[in-house]
This record gives sequence, C-alpha cells and structure tokens, in this order.
Amino acid sequence: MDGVTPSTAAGYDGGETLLDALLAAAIEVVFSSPGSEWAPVWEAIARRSAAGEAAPVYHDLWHETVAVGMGTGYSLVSRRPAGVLLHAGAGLLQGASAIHGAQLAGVPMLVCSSESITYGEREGADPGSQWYRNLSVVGGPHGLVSGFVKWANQVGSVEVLPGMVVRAVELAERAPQGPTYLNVPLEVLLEPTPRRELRAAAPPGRRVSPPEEIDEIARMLAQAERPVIVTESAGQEPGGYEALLGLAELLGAAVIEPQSAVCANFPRGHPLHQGSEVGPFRDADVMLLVNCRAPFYPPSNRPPDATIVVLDAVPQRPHVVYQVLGADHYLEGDVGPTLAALTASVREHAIEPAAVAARRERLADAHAEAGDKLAAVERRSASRLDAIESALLVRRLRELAPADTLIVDETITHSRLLRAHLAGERDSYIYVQGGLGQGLPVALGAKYAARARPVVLAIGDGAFIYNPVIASLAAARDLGLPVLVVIFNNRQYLSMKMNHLRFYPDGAAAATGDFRGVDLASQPDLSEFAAPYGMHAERVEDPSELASALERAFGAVAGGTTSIVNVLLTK
Ligand SMILES: Cc1ncc(C[n+]2csc(CCOP(=O)(O)OP(=O)(O)O)c2C)c(N)n1
Ligand SMILES: [Mg+2]
Repeated sequence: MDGVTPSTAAGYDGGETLLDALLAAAIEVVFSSPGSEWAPVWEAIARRSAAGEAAPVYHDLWHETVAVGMGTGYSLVSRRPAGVLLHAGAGLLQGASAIHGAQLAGVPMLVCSSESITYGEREGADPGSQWYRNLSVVGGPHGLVSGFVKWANQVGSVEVLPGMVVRAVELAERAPQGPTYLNVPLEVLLEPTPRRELRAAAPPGRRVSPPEEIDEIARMLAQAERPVIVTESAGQEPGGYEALLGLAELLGAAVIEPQSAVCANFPRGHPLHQGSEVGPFRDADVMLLVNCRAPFYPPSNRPPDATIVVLDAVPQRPHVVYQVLGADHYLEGDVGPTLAALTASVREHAIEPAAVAARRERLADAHAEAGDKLAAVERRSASRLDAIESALLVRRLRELAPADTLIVDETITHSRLLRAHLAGERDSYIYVQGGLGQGLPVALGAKYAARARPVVLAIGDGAFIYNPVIASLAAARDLGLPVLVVIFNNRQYLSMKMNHLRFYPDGAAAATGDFRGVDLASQPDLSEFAAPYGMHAERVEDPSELASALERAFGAVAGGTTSIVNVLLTK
C-alpha cells in the first residue's frame, strides 16, 4: 500500500482519522467491545461502507475479554498486528486480564479506549453526562493500563492522532512485541479536521547479529561436546521452527522445551527432542537459550559449568519482574535469521562427524526410552474400562485430530501431559498465557486467522467456567468460527489442591479432606452451554464412548458447528 486514499466526503473528523490511521498502520481487523465513544468510528464505517471506501474490518464482540483474546489469537496465528477498541476505563478494566495475557504472549496489538476532557462544559456536541457521573478515572485510562502494556498514552489532539496511532502500532511490532494503548478522548474523535493523506507505515526492518559475533558462537558450538538448546518460543518467530531444526540436526544437539514453553518449537517425535526438563542436562558444556524468559527454576539454577549463550531479539523482557538468564554471551538478533546465520557459520567450522553421530545415537536412545514411558502411560490408560484417564483423552485427541489441527491449551494440571503426547509440528500449539478465562476467545481469534485449519481448545473445567462463555459462543456462531472445545473435567481446581498439599503435606486439610478453593462439584453439565446456540454437545464418562464422541464432534466442527465435549476424567 503506497498511501491511503482520502475521502471526498464532508464531515471528516477524528473517527475518520482513526480509521485512516489504522489502515496506514496496516491494521486490517478491529475487535471491539462497544462504548459510546466509538460513535464517530461507527459513523465513519457506515459512511465508508455506503460509499465503498476502505476501512479495517470491524467486529462487535459482547465482552472485553472476547475482543482482546480474539486479538491475541488472531495475532499469534496471522503474525499481524490487531486493533482493539474498548470502552473508557470500565471496559479497559474488564479487558485487563486479557491485555496482560497479550503482553505475556508477546502480541503486537493496539488497544484504544476513551475519556471525556470537556464533561459537557463545551458548546456543541454533548459527550453525555455518563462521562461526568461515573466514567472518569483520575490520571486517565492510560494510567490504569500502564503496568501491563508496553507503552500507553493519551492522544492530546486530532492533529496528532494519526501519528500517535502509527507510532503505537510500530512500537507494538518491535521486539519484544506487545500491546500498546491509546486513550483517544471522545472530543478528539468528534473534532472536525481537514483530511490529510497518510503514508502507509513501512514494515519493521530485520535484525541479525553481526558476523563476528555469530562466528564466535558458531566456533563454540562446533567444538562443544555436549551442546544443548533450550527454547520457549522459537517456533513463534518467523522462520524460527525450521532454523532451530537445521541447527540442532547439524550439531546433533539436545533440544529441550521447558515448562515455560508456550508454542510448538520442535517436532516431539524427533530423536533430538529431549522433553521438558533441563535438569538432566546439567552437564552441558554449551547451552543455547533461544527465546527464553524463564528457562531455569529456581531462577539461578543454571547448569554450573555450561557456557550459556542467549539468543533473543530482546533478552531482558522489560515486563518481567525477576529474570535470571545466567548468560555468558548474547546474540541479540531476530530469532529466525540469527539462527539461520548461526547454522551457516557452524558449517564453516570443523565439526567432528563421529562425535555428532555418537551424540545423536545417545540422544536417540534417551528419546526412545522416554517415548516408551509415554506409550506405557497411554496403554495403561486404555486398559482402564471404568473411567477416563487424562492420558487416554490426550491419546484419542492426537489420533483423531485431522492433519493441520491447531491446539489452543488452557488446561493447568493436564498441560504437561498434553504437550508431551502431541506431535509438536510447526504452528500446532498455543498455550494461553495470563489469567484464566481467555481460552475460548484466543481459540476463536486463532480460528479467525486460520479458517481452513481445525482448531481445538483443550480447557480445564475451572478455566471454562472463568471464560465469558455466552459472548464467546455468540462470536463463534455469528462470525462463523467453528472450534472444538474439549473440557478436561475433574470437577475441581486440582491445581489449588496440589499447591495446598505442597505447602502442608501433613496438614489438617490433608488429614480431613477439608480443602478450600478446590471443589467444583456443583457445576452444571458444561456441554449444555452448546444448546442455546444450536451447537454440538457431548458428555462422556465411559472410556469406550470417548473415541466415537470425539469423532462426532470433529465431524460437526468440519461441518461448520462448534462442539463442546465435556470429558469427565478420573483426576
Ligand atoms: C483469573 C484467574 N483467577 C484465578 C487463578 C488461579 N488459578 C490457577 S489454576 C486454577 C484452577 C484451574 O482449574 P481447572 O481449569 O479445572 O484446572 P485443574 O486445576 O483442575 O487442572 C485457578 C483458580 C488464575 N490463574 N486466573
Ligand atoms: Mg479442573
């Protein structure tokens, strides 16, 4: 896009300007949960729609978590920035948990909401008494969000609105990517202004570490006897998945996705994949941390004798309170291109082929042993005829999911098992980050960006109950986004019980069974929430019925209907 064509219509104002600025910033989709400040934007959309003029695609959602969470899922899959319009401070607070989730997920997103700066004292358009009575926030709504967005500010006038919108999106797109926020006062949106042609913002440039830095690390890796690669989110970076595979195979290096991993980074079935524990690799001599925020726990528990190389566009994440990487060297470039350059450079150095072959063999043996253990767990769960164990559910999901399925995961105690048993193909998995209650919206946003792909939301019963179910299922239906929701239902917050027992293993609650913060036994059948929407529902308790129930549900989703499968598990 060279420039954005100006409208010829009279009445150009802040609302029109915002649309043009979003287009200039290459925001193609806006997810909104409405408030009265957006009338100027709605008016501009209506006018443009009638006149056949360009505007971002705009969607009304019925809950702030749905608007923000869909933006997160959309952005994670499309790798495009998302636009989100919320209402004043109130809507911002309602959407806050999901905005925090977008920050943790590293999603480029522009969130806007509003305030009044005249409170009805100015001649002319009346902003409405609600701004005076109960919507105002001391310090402005941007003060509310500044702790969990990358950058937040007020737009002071209609003249600076386009520049601030483009800058806010450009900031959101720079590493570390994350949400930015603009408070666009209602008066700025209503302000008449002459139309100016806006230049389309240029895409971000690439950043690759300089050759001499890459060469130094390449030599170190080529000479390493026990090289280990640890990554949380290399697979989320453009070119990262393939580049990581290339480097690991060249080196015969172990690859670990720690518990803090949030996406699919490396094929699980690959002999170099060594699971999720860094602990067994404490004897590494060179450890490459790729896109890791929190690779070790406790944080300072780094392998004592390893040379640690951190590869990350911005290793020190400004939003992380306490972060210990233990780095001896940094490569601070974009992950995909820097990994690819590193691989090319390693090829220039002499690697001992016999040493690589020996490492591969040793790692393949360990991989096979771990695989046998996983298979044994699955077999044991399948032999159980009275109740469904989570391993059986995970196995059936893997077996029945069509190729190219994307799994969005908002499970807690089942997540480790789920990941370990999945194939880990490129772009096949997203872990929902931040507070519970965003899984449905994130899955819908992912489906929005990948309509041809089957999307499965794996979700705990507690997590499902936290979600804005009414508004999410309405969005699934109204926007034509069929997803398969599989509830890992243990009728409790099992994680709360496990935490309690960790602190008080021999305490009163353990002795009497009198736990707080755990019981969800009074929940209704969660699959019944499908009924008002005409969606497909299954409730499964009998292991022999699990496969057919999932098959029917996958079939319904393929036919365009969201399905909720409520699976009652042993724990
Ligand atoms: C918004 C929010 N409130 C509370 C919590 C604390 N919390 C973490 S896990 C959890 C229970 C989740 O239950 P469920 O989804 O059923 O998973 P399970 O623990 O049974 O595996 C709670 C309440 C949270 N993470 N987010
Ligand atoms: Mg539960």
